[in-house]
Amino acid sequence: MPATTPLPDVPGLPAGVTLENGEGGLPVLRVETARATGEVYLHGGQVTGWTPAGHAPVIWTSPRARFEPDAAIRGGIPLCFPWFGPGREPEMRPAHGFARLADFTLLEAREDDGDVALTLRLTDEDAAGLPGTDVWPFPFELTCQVRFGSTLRVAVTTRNTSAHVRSYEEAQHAYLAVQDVRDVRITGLDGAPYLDKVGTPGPHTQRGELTFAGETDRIYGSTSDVTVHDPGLGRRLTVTKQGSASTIVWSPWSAKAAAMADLGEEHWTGMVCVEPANVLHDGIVLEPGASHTTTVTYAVERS
Ligand code: TA6
Repeated sequence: MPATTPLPDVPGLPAGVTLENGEGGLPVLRVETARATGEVYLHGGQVTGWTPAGHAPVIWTSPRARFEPDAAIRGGIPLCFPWFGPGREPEMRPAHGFARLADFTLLEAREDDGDVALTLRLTDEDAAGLPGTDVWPFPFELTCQVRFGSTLRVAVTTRNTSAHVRSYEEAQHAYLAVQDVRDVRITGLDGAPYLDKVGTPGPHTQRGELTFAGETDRIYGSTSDVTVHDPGLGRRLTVTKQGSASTIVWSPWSAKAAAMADLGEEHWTGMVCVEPANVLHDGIVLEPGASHTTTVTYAVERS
């Protein structure tokens, strides 16, 4: 996409918010206030950065990410919808659904008590023609509210605008920045059942805190908040959620990262994914006209 892509018309932007041509010329909203800096690409409605004042960046985006209309941006908080991973039925492609490949519309940008609140929307009409819309061809409206401040809050509301009951999966596939994932401990999942996508089939139950000694890809049945303890950066990242019954934890480790052109072997130690979600048997079922909201708050404190 050329660097001079015409920017979409957007509502008035408050002080501290700009709409620019970002990487690859893709339109990006950039936020800079006394409390934090942040950015959201309209492509995928994807947060790709959040750095609260006084801290190192919390949301990680790959230095090798592809910023192209037909690619998912590696990093940030990809919005997986209307399915997760390979989905729950055969032939559901692309992985993680089509929302992260779609161009969202900015409905509103406002300053609110020192924070910046952005509202983005995606509908089935916006996504028409994207790969995967033939697999899940139903009317929907996705509204993503992003609030940048000393915390980051991302609320995704899905509304069934069709005349029939619909079921879908969703996830906020958040890439969190850490000094070295090999030194990280994750608490909050003790006792939770999980599906291990790289180990033995299970069923498994988490015993105590989660640490990392190799590729890790687990789908937990858990409504609990999670804390990422990062001794390297001397901080704790907390992921607090409402409306989510699943949490996925992923570290690709070296071999898988080396095989991913947009991640690379030299970067995998600096990130870990903690993904509030509703997947598998915790997928959401909506009556016509009904909606569901999953709200996640990301916070950081020194430890
Ligand atoms: O959330 C973990 C996961 O499902 C992994 O299995 C891995 O595929 C990762 O997502 C990244 O998926 P992506 O399609 O973004 O390469």
